[in-house]
Amino acid sequence: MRRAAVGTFMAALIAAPAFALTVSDVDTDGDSQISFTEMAVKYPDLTEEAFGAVDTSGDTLVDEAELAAALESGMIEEPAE
Ligand SMILES: [Ca+2]
Repeated sequence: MRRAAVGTFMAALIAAPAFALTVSDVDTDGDSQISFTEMAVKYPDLTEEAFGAVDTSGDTLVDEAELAAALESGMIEEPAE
């Protein structure tokens, strides 16, 4: 019985998030935003132009909403681990 309950819990974990990548995975200085430098750690081929396209507010930082929108539109893909 206990094993079945754990299996259900794991299935819920896998099904829940549309995207696994969140700002906290990329943000290394803890300001809850992603700078170009932080983004380039996960995406070595990232260009300033591509970063600017993700940063739709133009404040040179990518927040959770901008990251989610970029993932949803396919502008960026989740980095391979
Ligand atoms: Ca921004």
